[in-house]
Amino acid sequence: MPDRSLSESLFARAKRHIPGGVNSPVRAFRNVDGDPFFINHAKGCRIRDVDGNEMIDYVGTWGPAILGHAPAPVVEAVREAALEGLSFGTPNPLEVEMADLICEWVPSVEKVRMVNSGTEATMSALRLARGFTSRDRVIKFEGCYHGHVDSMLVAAGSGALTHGKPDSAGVPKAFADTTICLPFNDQEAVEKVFTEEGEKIAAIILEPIPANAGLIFPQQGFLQFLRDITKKYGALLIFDEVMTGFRVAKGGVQEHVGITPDLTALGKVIGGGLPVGAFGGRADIMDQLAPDGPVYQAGTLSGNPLAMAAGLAQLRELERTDAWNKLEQLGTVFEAGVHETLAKTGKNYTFNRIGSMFCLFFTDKEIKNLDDAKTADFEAFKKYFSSCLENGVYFAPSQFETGFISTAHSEADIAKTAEVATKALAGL
Ligand code: KE4
Repeated sequence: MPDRSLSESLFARAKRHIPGGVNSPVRAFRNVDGDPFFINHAKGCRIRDVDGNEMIDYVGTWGPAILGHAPAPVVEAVREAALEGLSFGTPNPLEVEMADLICEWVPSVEKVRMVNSGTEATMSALRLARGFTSRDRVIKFEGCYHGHVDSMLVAAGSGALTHGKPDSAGVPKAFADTTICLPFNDQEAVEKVFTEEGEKIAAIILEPIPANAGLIFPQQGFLQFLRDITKKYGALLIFDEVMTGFRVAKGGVQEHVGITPDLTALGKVIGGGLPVGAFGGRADIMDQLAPDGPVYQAGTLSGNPLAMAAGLAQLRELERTDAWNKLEQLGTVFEAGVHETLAKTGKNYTFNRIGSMFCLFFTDKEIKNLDDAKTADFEAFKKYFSSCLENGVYFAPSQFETGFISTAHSEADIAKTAEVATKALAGL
């Protein structure tokens, strides 16, 4: 068992002044009956904790580390930007470059506004959709997580799901009542709601490939169906691509599937590891935002020069190296390893992958929605997670999260991971 004594003492101290000892619940390892370790160094595909234990990392700080940790071009860009000042509170040239790049790369985005997190991006997109349509109700899908936006904490995924409290305390009933929560991939359920109250629906918001209840694929035609029915009733279609943006493809899922939403929320990869989110879409909708329009939205550090420098460096490096091609190659090798491991250990678990995003569900069911994901054997997952961690491989500490491969992972790292995973599964 690796020595984690310094992490243990830091955790005890952290709990004195930080709720739960963490600044984000999923980090608390509650879903794997463990205690978190504290990281103070990360480079490439590896992280190192304060006790000196090194691990191959498949969490990638929940998505941003697509080039691995601390990629040289990003570190250099931040260093240079910092020498020019840390924050101006005025427009700066890097924001303009970032806006131009996003509008060029992401099919739905004609105009974009920078924010500081994925939550801010989805919250702002929802307010804009309500302002643009003068309607209040929004459809979301069970298991999709859109950040801790009050009205979205209804059957949310990710940490909210992990804690078994899909509906958070503190959210006024009136807010939750504006949200209609449906099973993912259920066309009939969506059709029924629109038939009954289509003229009240401001928007449908979804992760086009949900990755906060594990990784779930839209069934053939489902995304096109959502595109068509929102158009028919004058509701907006919002793709939450905070996780998938710039990762599944240069232009995200919307480029990959050829379906263009009205608004898109972005985050994670876009900041190169620094706090960045963004939301964008049709110019006629975005122009409803203050100062031109009546929908207010603001942020002290929005477009922060260091965050823009980091994000631009990361995005440009992805393009320069055609990272998406490399991620697909590595993903293919990884998936072959998983299937070999499952065969060797006689497990018929369901493995879903798209590009560098993956999830091993501890169930043999096809995963079409949250209820399917919930059939997983959580006890087995916990044992698997802990065994892999003890042997130097860090997967997300929840069955309801998605793993990430980066361009910094080598085939040797992936082979080592397969060895560790085989040992873990054999021990179940
Ligand atoms: P942030 O506010 O955490 O930057 O982004 C919220 C968000 C919005 N939309 C999607 C699709 C997301 O996946 C997220 C955040 N993802 C989780 C991981 N599943 C963040 C990890 C955490 O909460 O600490």
